[in-house]
Amino acid sequence: MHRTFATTTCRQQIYLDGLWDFSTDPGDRGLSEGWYAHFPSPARKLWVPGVWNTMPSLLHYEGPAWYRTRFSLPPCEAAVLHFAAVTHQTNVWLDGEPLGEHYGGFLPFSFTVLSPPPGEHNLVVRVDNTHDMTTTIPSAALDWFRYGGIPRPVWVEPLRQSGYIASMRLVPSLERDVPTLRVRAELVNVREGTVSGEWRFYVDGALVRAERTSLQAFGSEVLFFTVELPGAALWSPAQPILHTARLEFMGDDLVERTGFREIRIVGQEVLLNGEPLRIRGINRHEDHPDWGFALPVHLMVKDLAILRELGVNAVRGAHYPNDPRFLDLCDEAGLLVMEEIPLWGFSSDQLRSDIIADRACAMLWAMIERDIHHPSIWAWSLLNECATDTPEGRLVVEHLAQTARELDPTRPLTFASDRGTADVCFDLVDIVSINAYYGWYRRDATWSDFLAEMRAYVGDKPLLITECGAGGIYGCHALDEDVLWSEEYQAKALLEALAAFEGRGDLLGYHIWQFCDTRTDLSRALRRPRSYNNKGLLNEYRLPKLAYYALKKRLQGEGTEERASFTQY
Ligand code: ADA
Repeated sequence: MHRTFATTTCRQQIYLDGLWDFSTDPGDRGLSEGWYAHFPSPARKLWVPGVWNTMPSLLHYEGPAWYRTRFSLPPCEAAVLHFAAVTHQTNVWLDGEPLGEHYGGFLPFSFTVLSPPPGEHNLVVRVDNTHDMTTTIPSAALDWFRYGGIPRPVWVEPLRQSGYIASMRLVPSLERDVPTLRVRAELVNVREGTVSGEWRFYVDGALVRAERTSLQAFGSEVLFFTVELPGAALWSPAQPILHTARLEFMGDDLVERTGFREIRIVGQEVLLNGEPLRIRGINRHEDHPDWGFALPVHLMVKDLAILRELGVNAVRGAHYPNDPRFLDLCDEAGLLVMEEIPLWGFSSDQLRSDIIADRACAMLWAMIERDIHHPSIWAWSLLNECATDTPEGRLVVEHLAQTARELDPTRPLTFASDRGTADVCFDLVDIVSINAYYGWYRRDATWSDFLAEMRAYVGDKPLLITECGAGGIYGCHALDEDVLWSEEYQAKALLEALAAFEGRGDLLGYHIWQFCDTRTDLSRALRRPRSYNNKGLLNEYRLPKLAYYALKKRLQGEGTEERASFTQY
């Protein structure tokens, strides 16, 4: 499944999980040799969803690679082929004919095929995970791994009727304290000849809106409407109450889930449903040595259970749009999420390029479109550690902020800055977020001095730590707690940082870097023992280090109500 709940009650969904034929294409010959029609044989088999770099001999393969599978369609008017994510450039062929392409590794795309013949079909996907310094997001300078593959589900929906629902987007908000849902949906006719029918919109099983409509041959209609739901209970971390919406049209339907809560900023405070928010958070990559980006759902559930044990109330989905199933789980658990696009570490020269600016805006747009209904997402992050101390950085932040505000006026914006008091973009966003590593990379000042300086610089705005932490190699112990890379030192540095944060009282909170150790990019490996970023509170197999126990002890007794809602995990 591509979500944690069924997204339709009547449409057939054929998941293409399984062993696909696979071939790397280091010489990039596949296109000219027509591999989309004549797949090279014999081919290796790889499991989809999955990434290739977790397989023997493919660890560092970067470049084009080809996948092929077959599936059967029943008689139908049209078929929609969905990809939840492919890293990063994708070209798709069905039965040797091009279907289209997509760029951007962590976001969904789909293709509609009209009147496909019933029976077996041949699906070929060319995936290219090449990273460079001028056109790709993320770029080739990274501190996580450049996994290539099809890490999230692929599925086909045969549409047996001529009128169907192409999309449904829900924007929940509180308007004058009344839970309100703005709905945008697209109805499509995939046949010659007009179709007429009634669409009906239900919330939690109750019919709230219905209207008749007619669609011309191959025509479509976009529905925009607002429904007020005065009786709907609010979502909060302590009581994560969700509501289910269903749109029905001519024998087709789509189901989506959402929750109502209000995020408001007053001076230095962020208020959630009127109550001051305190973030006790952690950064989490989607990574595991055996799965790479393609985490199975049971591992997501396990990660959530560990987060509950730890006592945190928030996750920063560093540094890319997370698997929607993890976001569904966070909605259910009441865990707050900050979501970000993978614009990571771009210099002013890189940001000057139009292709980077355009791709970043397109990714932000697609991420918000995909996730706007998730009540757990409380803020959008526009980028991480880019040149926001330069005019180029300012221009990009301006564009990104404008894009995000046009689409979603209900959530605050931020970006993670490592530029301290040289940053020139803080006025463009609602929350000032800072990454800093006092006690690790920086020893020239203390957290307390730095925070005092930052508060003076940003004035009366919410101030959040988006990253802090230290490296500790699992199992590396020292008699003296000041030995770098030991678990003892990591725990000590973390506790010192937390003491400085708690000592201030004016911080929105913190996100510790990071949940677990994560495989890092080859270019950085010489500065990263074991080729891992070792700042995890747990190692890559989710085994806890001393820092995990130190944080757990520190957070004992905090957020008791929030934890109660979390108990299902
Ligand atoms: C940065 C970056 C993280 C990670 C971290 C580190 O702040 O945003 O992705 O690389 O540094 O471990 O150094």
